[in-house]
Amino acid sequence: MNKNTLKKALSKLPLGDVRYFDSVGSTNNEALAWATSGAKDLSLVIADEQSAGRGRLDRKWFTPKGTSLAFSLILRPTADEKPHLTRTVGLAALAIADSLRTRGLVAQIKWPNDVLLNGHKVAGILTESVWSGDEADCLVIGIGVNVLKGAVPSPELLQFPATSLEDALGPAIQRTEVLHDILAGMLALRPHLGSSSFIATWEKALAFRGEQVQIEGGGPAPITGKLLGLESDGSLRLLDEHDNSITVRFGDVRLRPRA
Ligand code: BT5
Repeated sequence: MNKNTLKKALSKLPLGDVRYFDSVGSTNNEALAWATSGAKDLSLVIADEQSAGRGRLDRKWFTPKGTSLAFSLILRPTADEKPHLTRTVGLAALAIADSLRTRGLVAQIKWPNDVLLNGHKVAGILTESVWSGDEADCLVIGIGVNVLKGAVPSPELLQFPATSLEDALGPAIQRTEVLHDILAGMLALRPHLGSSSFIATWEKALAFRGEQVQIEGGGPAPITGKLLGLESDGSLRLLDEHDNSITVRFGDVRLRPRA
């Protein structure tokens, strides 16, 4: 990947400006700084390598050179979109899942921010905001996708098993084509962000629906219950053992270990 191949691949998309780096700390950090200094809506930061890629809660995201997609899209939400910003992680996850579906793969979304292929993590999403008072002025949607096998970290670095698109599709997979399709998918879904069908579509793509799961990191103790679906803000809806509905806003979902 280089500036020219990227420019060609993205030429038909109505993006803002594009900044490409051979290597960078974190595309989200670059995008947050750029958003603060006035980046246009739909501006894009993309890197061939990240030396300090981030996940949630300051966890590491590995992006070895020449193997992955690591990019951050800047959204300047309209007044209509502002009430629905908690759904943007779903927007990204659905766009990634759709781009895999068009390649014949069945992708699932592990709430809140992972995309799985055959139960292994192939992509992660980190959304962050630039605040103006108590309103989000700008949103940065950071996406990492393991395209080639070399992107997949060794198992001892991971909390959850990982895979790559090459593992599923073979080595002919082109990073710029996948990038194009994910961005095109996000642009196509954006007008539907506030609709009720958006939540229904997101729900259908969730992994572990109807199964007993454990949520870690959502509170002082793990929460367990049956995964029912999503609330309208994208929070997770569970049913506990006493048939009470529980709403979970943060955490990592795991299948509940069998007793
Ligand atoms: C995520 O966090 O999955 C969000 C990842 C977002 C990365 C993108 S790349 C572009 C942009 N710039 C950034 O700096 N970040 C974004 P979380 O759910 O917290 O998962 C983090 C965990 O995933 C780590 O603790 C590892 O266990 C695992 N992990 C790290 N690198 C991985 C990889 N390449 N593939 C699969 N799993 C990985």
